[in-house]
Amino acid sequence: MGCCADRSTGGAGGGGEKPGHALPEAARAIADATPPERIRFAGGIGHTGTTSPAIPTDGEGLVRKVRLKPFAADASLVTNARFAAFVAATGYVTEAERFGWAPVFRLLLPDPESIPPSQSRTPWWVKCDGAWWAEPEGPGSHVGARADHPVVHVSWADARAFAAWAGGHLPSEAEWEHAARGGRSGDPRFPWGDREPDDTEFLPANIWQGQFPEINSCADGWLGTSPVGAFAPNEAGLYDMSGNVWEWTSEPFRIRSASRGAQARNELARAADQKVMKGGSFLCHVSYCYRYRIAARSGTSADSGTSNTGLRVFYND
Ligand SMILES: [Ca+2]
Ligand SMILES: [Cu+2]
Repeated sequence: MGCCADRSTGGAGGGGEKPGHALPEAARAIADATPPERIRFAGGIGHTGTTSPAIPTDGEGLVRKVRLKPFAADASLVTNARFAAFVAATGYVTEAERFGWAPVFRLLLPDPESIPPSQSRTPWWVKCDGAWWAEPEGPGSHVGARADHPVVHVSWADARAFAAWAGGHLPSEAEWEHAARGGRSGDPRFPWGDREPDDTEFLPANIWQGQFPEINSCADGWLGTSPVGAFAPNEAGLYDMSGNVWEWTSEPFRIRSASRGAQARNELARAADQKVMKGGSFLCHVSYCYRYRIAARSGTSADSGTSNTGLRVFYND
């Protein structure tokens, strides 16, 4: 288990299809299509996976060399401002709008104590009626003060639609990992190297500090999302390749192994239409969800759009 969630989390699915929303004034006011700096990579031999896996059952211990064409990546995650510009320009309706709800991390809600915990295996996810990217914690919340935070509550299809509009694509897992390593060979654990974050002094990314899921000291300054430039970039100039929000890739989740465990996991992934997400989120912590490492991966159903799921656009170069 981990800090990501499928749409089945937090209660039964919603009713029928809902129409899209009009863009709220707070979102319209921040709309800005300006893309971030684009970081170029020459291509060559990259790889996925690591020789020192921490969660082997995720398939991260299988090192696979991949030949990469030259490509580029946005230095930062897609922000609310940029997503607002996309919706203002296209009228795009996200999947969370059509479902009429989205999973929200409990402590992000204005009054978490008022909500009875769900009986699911992941009670920290709340099925939040009316939550979508422009009202991330439901009606009454808005992104007016979060123009430079990553957009959240985007499904895989939403992420693909945005990337196409921006003239790019969702990355392959190998492109993503190559970018996270700054285009270098080697097998560092994190975008900054091998040093493990602690809960007090070394805080290189927006993850969790403390006892998940109840106590977060927020030593890094953020309980939820953080502005996309809040933490130092990697050597290549990419921000938030670890933590903040999960990033969708283009790839179906699959473990390339004939082991029985892997086959069972793959069967589940196929049935749930899971795609690979990378990078971990503000909910990750070494004690519970050690997935803010470069080789870590999550298989998440394509229609999921949680409050810790976003995207970064990659480009053919
Ligand atoms: Ca944090
Ligand atoms: Cu996590």
